Amino acid sequence: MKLPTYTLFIGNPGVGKSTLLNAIIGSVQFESGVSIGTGLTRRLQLYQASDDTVIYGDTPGLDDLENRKLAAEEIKLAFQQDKGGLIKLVFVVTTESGRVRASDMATIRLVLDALPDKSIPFGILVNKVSQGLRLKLATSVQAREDFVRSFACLGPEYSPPKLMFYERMDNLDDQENVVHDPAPTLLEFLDDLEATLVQPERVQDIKHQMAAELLEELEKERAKKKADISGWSTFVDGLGMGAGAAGMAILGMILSRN
Ligand SMILES: Nc1nc2c(ncn2[C@@H]2O[C@H](COP(=O)(O)OP(=O)(O)OP(=O)(O)O)[C@@H](O)[C@H]2O)c(=O)[nH]1
Ligand SMILES: [Mg+2]
Repeated sequence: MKLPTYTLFIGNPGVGKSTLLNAIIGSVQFESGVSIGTGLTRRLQLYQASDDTVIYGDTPGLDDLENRKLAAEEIKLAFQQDKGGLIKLVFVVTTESGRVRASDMATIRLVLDALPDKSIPFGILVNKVSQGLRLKLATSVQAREDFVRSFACLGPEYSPPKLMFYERMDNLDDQENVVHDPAPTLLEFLDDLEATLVQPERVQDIKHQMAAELLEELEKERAKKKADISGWSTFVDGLGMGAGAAGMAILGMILSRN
């Protein structure tokens, strides 16, 4: 029997997880919209596609002051399906004036650290990318390297993720339950992600209490600008561009809607 594959979207409140999943599914299956003070999605929600081995999982935003504990428990549950199963793991992040938010990095670390194998393959979807940032990344090697280095600050014990950039859509600004046509690159990105077996009983609690401490640590690491991005050429191979120096590797990032 074919094991089900769970595509899990994880990230902080309001980054657009539910909206992206609705676009992929093609209808409103997860509530999306503005939420003031607290995240909108409160519980793990699963949607089984017509092919019953494909399941999408929407999770609550972890960096939610009021509900962090509950969010952490729900995200843990997402990795603990009774039958076990393959997991495709996608972290959704956003930027602030072109910078990856440290709180998004902290969330990625907290979740990966709870898994039996920290070096699990995963993807990072940088969502709501402005035209300006896209242009900058497309034209400046330095900008691309700096951007990728922010992720590499996670530490060498984690796998270099597959990166995907998804443009900001003005018509989605503060909207509720809007379904848009997903860019083909988004679907390709998900198809290409490696699915991994995660043993449910070996998943640990997510240490959400450590968020503030971790945030500081990651900021310091980023300020050093020393994170090694040479291993990042791996995802260039995945795109069939051939291996190359880190500068080349970053060209392999998928920029959607070109
Ligand atoms: N401008 C713009 N807004 C977006 C985009 N994607 C989502 N939004 C809006 O961002 C808001 C939050 O989106 P959600 O999908 O609910 O975010 P979420 O990550 O599921 O949030 P929580 O459930 O609170 O964790 C909604 O009003 C969306 O319409 C985008 O690409 N561009
Ligand atoms: Mg949501």
